[in-house]
Amino acid sequence: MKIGIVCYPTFGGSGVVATELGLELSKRGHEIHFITYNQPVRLELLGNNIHYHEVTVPEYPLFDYQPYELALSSKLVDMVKLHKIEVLHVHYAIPHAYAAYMAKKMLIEENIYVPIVTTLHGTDITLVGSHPFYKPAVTFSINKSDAVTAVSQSLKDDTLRLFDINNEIQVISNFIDLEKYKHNEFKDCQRGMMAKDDEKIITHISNLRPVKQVHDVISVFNNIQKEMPAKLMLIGEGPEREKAEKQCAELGITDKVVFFGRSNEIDKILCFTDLFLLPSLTESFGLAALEAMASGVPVISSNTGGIPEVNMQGVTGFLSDVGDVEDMSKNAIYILSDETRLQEFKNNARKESLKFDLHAVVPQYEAIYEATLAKCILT
Ligand code: GMT
Repeated sequence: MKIGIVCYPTFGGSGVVATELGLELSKRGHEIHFITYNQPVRLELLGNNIHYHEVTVPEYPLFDYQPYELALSSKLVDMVKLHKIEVLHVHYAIPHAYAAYMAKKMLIEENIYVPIVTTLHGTDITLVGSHPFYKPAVTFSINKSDAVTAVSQSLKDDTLRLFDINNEIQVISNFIDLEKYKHNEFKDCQRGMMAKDDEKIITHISNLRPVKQVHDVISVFNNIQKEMPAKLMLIGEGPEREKAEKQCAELGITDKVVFFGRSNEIDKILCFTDLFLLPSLTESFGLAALEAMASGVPVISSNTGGIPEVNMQGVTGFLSDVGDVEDMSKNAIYILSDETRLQEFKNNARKESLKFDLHAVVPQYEAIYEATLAKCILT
């Protein structure tokens, strides 16, 4: 099949999922066309089956806001015609589902029919999409998609609660390439470079937006390091970084916190991590937690959104109410303070992650593409 994938090319979870999906689909023989404004960060190799088409928005001084949706829908029309793309799979509703719908309508004028599959990821529904300024357009584009998927049951429930939806939503959970996270087989797992033997390594990965509650990450770590030698690895860039650095300085723990910035080597950092922190305000799934678990790292998280579908209470880690730093700290110290217990949580985390194997999940997307294509042939 020839599949066009539209996503944000950044370090955000939706872009990561879209890229990993495209890569796997290409290995399964499909021809994949990424259509976005930059080459997706995890897309390193382009080849016969993987193409990238850049959407450029010409600057014009009259516009305070450059019309990206317009440029994207025009590019989609051109790429569908040029490469005979059969299905468009858009990740993150805003503005991708809307732009794809416009492209579809333009193509119908030329007797070309291309079905749209929309995957909802999280903040496109819970934070941004439900804002009154966007809501009518988001509702419209979800209802007009030929197939809609959500990355967790919780996100599906939120979508049905927040929008007036008359379309079916299928839950296809996020997935992981387990081969990439075979932590104990890494030859270059360089723990010694980051911490002393007796220090526990705690990690948080995100785009450091307010929704990630980075201040809680630091507060929990502060409590942990009072009880045992420990280091905190903070991976990612975002608007909360400066505040986080200030908080570390105020607590006098700057020398124990490493700010990595953006990194494509998540697997290498997770391979020497003992505990992962994800205290988010809202989280539709928590791909970062799954990546940690696949590396055999237990997770201390909030119990919001789709996280309970990934992190199992008392098995792969612990979940607390949003903002309950004391409970998170207590649970973290409980796991870390006993080597046998820590090892048990690590084993459980890896075992639970096997349920999200990409080889089981990607065929579900293929089935959706086939169904939407069959439907369009029939109509
Ligand atoms: O939260 C992020 O880091 C980015 C955001 C996105 O859409 O790019 O992530 C959302 O999608 C991820 C992939 O499906 C989910 O794992 C995240 O839980 C979700 N983020 C939120 O709901 C806050």
